[in-house]
Amino acid sequence: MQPPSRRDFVSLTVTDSGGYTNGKQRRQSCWRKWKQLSRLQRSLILFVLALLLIGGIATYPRLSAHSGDTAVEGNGSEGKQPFVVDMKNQARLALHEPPSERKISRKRGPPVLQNRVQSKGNGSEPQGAELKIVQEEDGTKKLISWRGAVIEAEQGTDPNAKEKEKAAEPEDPSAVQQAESRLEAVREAFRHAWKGYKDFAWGHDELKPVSKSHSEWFGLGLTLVDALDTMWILGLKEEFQEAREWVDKELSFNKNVDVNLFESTIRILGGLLSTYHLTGDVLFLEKAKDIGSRLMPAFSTPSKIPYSDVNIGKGTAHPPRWTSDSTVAEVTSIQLEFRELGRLTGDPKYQAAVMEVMRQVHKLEGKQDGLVPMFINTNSGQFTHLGIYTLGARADSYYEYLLKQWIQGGKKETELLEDYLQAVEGVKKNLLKKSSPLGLTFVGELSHGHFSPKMDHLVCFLPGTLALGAHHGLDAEHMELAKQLMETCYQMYAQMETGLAPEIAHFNMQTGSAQDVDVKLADRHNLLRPETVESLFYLYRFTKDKRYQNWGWEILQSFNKYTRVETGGYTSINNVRDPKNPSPRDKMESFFLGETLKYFYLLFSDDPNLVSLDKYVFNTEAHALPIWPQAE
Ligand code: DMJ
Repeated sequence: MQPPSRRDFVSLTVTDSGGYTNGKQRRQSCWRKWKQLSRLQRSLILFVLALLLIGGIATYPRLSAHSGDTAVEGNGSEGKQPFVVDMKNQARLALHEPPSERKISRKRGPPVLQNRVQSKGNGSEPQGAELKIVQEEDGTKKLISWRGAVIEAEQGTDPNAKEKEKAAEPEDPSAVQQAESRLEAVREAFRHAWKGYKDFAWGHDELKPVSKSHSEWFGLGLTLVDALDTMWILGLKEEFQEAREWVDKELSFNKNVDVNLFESTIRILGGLLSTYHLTGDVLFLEKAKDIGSRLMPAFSTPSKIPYSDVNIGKGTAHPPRWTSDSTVAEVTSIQLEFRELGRLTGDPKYQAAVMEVMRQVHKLEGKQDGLVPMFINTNSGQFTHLGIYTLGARADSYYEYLLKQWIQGGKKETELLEDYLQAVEGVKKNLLKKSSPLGLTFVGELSHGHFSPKMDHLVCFLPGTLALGAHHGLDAEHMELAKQLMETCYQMYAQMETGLAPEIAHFNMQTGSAQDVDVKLADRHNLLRPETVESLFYLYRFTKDKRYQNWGWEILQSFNKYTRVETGGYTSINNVRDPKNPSPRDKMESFFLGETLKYFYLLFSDDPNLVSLDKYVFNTEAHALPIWPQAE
């Protein structure tokens, strides 16, 4: 912007000063007029003013009560008033009580059996969304989508009210059409993946799409359970219904199998809790209680830091054969799920077990500026293998869960927030560098004081987490860093010949490098991981910058081009640098349906109420858990 010219400056000064002088003169002449009045006239005026003042004070409470009533029927965006509504809704969600959706959904049953009404809505629902109005016991009304997402704002202090209004404005028809066709492309991709799973792996853990067979990890129908809430969110009613049948009739946890505590918590317990919350179907809550209680033996260790493995049939737990260590990310990324299970069941043992882990990790020595090592010993409770700090494998979701537990618990647990903020500073101080030639900001690793420009694809959860923190009131700088890292994660895809990111990237830091991202031979695989799409979703939700959707669209097309298997399913590949022979690995990980496709869908949706980030927090496997009401 140009500085103001001399003339602009003068004219501005004259106006301003003129205004001031006029005001002063007006005040002086009023005073003169007042002095000219008789004593009787002055007393009369003062009497009338006093009457007006008393009348005003007397009517004020009625006026405020009226605005509260209005808020009950409002859309949740009228200033502070929705808080009145909010507290009522929150009371229904009080600790140890089933959430309000549950009461509703018992009547609702599975989606195909629901009654549906058309929305009288605010225009922000996706086309064809089916909505129902539910009357609560206390007389308040709520609008619930077919998928169970609560449309009316439950949480009155919604910082995004303005953005929501913006999103509800009528859009350019071609943009609406584009959004709908992208959403349909995700539904189509899901159906294709599901077809492979159904035809060749039904009820098993993972599809092997190339050999048209399956693989078993825990023998618990992992892909099916992980995908339940994705089907619900995508509106795939038939697929959801057949999967529900399987959960009802076939899924049993009374099995002599060893399962990994972390993986089964985030995928199975998290998946069941999320599906319960979105659908309100108690079948999923009952299953969640069953698996949750069967996982508890993992915490019976000398230090109370859990073992990595549990036999859910025998009720025994153990560390891996070669060590008594557990992975730090694994023991600190089961909290959201067990805390929620504790809230729903009213049994304090679940929260106590996982919060004890957080309490210990909080005060442990061996961190560097809030960054944690990768291992912790289940006997001593101490960190082991000190000196290596990464935001990638074995540490990643520790950071994610610090923030998300703080959000889940209503932003009251300050130790969690402090540890998170300290860690972000630790990242900035120790792990952030710029690449060449584009000057991308990336997160490297520290090994005994030596910096390595190595970044796992897993680290791409970080832009989304930083953005989520900023959305929930943390430093706006976190959002700036999120945007920079988002660009980097996108470039990890864009700079590869297939348009798909490798498992691990090395960033060039020397000037004159041909491109920023280098990939070692052993790191060229792509496992259909979700982290970049996940972060794109958060960035788009909060900024509405279409660039993030477009990047996601490019990535979806690359998945379709290089990983889609004709007979059904998608496969991980060995070589993202060879478009002629990406070399299929013959495995579709459960997180492709649980996370990657779900985040694609949420990214392309312009409906901020489709799993509102002011009401839910996603666990590290993209399963939505409610943010607890403030009363708790
Ligand atoms: C998922 O199981 C979870 O996202 C986990 O936090 C990391 N690994 C996979 C996806 O990459």
